[in-house]
Amino acid sequence: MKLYDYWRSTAAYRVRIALNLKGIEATHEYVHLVKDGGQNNLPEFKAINPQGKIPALVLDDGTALNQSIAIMEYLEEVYPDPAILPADPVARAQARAFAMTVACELHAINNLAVMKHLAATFDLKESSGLDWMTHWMSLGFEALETSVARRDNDGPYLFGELPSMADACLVPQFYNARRWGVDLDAYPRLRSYDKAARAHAAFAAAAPEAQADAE
Ligand SMILES: N[C@@H](CCC(=O)N[C@@H](CS)C(=O)NCC(=O)O)C(=O)O
Repeated sequence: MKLYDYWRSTAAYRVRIALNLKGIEATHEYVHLVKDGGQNNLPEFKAINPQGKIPALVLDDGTALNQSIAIMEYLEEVYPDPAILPADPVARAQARAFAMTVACELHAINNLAVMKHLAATFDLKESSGLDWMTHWMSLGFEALETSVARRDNDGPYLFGELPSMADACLVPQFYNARRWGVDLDAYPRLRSYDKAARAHAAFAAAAPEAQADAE
């Protein structure tokens, strides 16, 4: 398998975590999101992912998958052991909901293409981009903190004793929040899950700083 990757891409970071958790070896093809006006916008990469977004996972038969959540679901179906979703159907739905809140609600409106379009189209103050990101991340984290507080969970990870797809979404989003200086004090439960997951070898090896293309 080949992962089209970029060290700072939080969506690629999710997939790196999932691959590591499952012990799957993949080669990495690095696509720089800033250099050359974004190498992700070049026709060579759009031939792999027409959306021009990282990550893409190319399977050994040449099939290209995109969208980090879909890729993680694929990995879970084809390589079920170890699982990255809880066994209980309710907990599975909750873990998926957590992952989707990050990927579809929080990250989707804070990613590079959205920020570039906002800056290029509207007459915004210099601080507006940061305000925008902080606003949507804080709303999302607030809801996630409340939802985890409502569930019984004695484990160190979001869904018990084993890290799941939900942890694979939380950690990259917290990395991104820290990068932009978003205050995380109000989310003690999320901070504790993030800390526990970052101490896990699969998460540590997937961290942006540990990637070969990190600058
Ligand atoms: N929903 C997509 C998001 C993919 C995405 O936005 N990737 C970012 C990096 S984190 C990207 O490639 N951005 C380039 C751009 O938007 O121009 C997923 O989960 O895979």
